[in-house]
Amino acid sequence: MVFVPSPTHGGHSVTPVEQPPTPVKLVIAGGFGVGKTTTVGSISEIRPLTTEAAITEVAAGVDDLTHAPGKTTTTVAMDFGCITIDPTLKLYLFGTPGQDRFGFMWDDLVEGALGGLVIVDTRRLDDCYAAVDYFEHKDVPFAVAVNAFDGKVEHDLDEVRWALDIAEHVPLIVFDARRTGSVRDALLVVMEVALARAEAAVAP
Ligand SMILES: Nc1nc2c(ncn2[C@@H]2O[C@H](COP(=O)(O)OP(=O)(O)O)[C@@H](O)[C@H]2O)c(=O)[nH]1
Ligand SMILES: [Mg+2]
Repeated sequence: MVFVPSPTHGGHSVTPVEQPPTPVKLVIAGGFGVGKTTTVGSISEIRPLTTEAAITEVAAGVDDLTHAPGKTTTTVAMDFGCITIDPTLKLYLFGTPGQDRFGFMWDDLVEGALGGLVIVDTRRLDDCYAAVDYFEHKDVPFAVAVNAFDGKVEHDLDEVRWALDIAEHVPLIVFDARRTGSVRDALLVVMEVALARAEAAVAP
């Protein structure tokens, strides 16, 4: 909130003026079925905009459903949600489509993003490498969050870091995509790396 001089009081008193919160764009990325749509839905204060489509017979043969047998829909363009962290900060969340064949959309989705959260399913580490690699190359600050499906993580974090070649400075955490508090904590880790990057950029 800022105060501006009120003309009705000769400029001596002040009137509070509500400032809209600063909008910050974050991207939620990761392989097919890792929990991106679930993550956005768990925290969004608006009903998330999602572009789920039924998995067709044809796609069912292409997309690996082994570890997501109950999955009947898939995100074809993106997920969108938002969450006001405090009166000064509002996060806008953009979830990427997970399949490689929608990779052409990533550059647009990441445009203007302050940071990214790469979600990993430890049962299918191979599927998650592309997202880690993408953020490294784009030089967008990011954190990696292992989604603990049913509370279980198949590999310990050191193994995950090694297998996905995640740099030491990139935070690696475990979270639960279905729990609001857990998603909020993961997003705050992303904000920390994004802020650290911004501070480093203005440092003399
Ligand atoms: N048991 C369990 N299921 C989850 C979890 N996160 C997501 N799911 C389920 O896994 C499937 C894939 O999740 P979804 O969010 O659609 O993945 P996306 O392809 O990355 O958007 C859905 O059926 C979810 O309900 C989790 O943490 N635990
Ligand atoms: Mg999805």
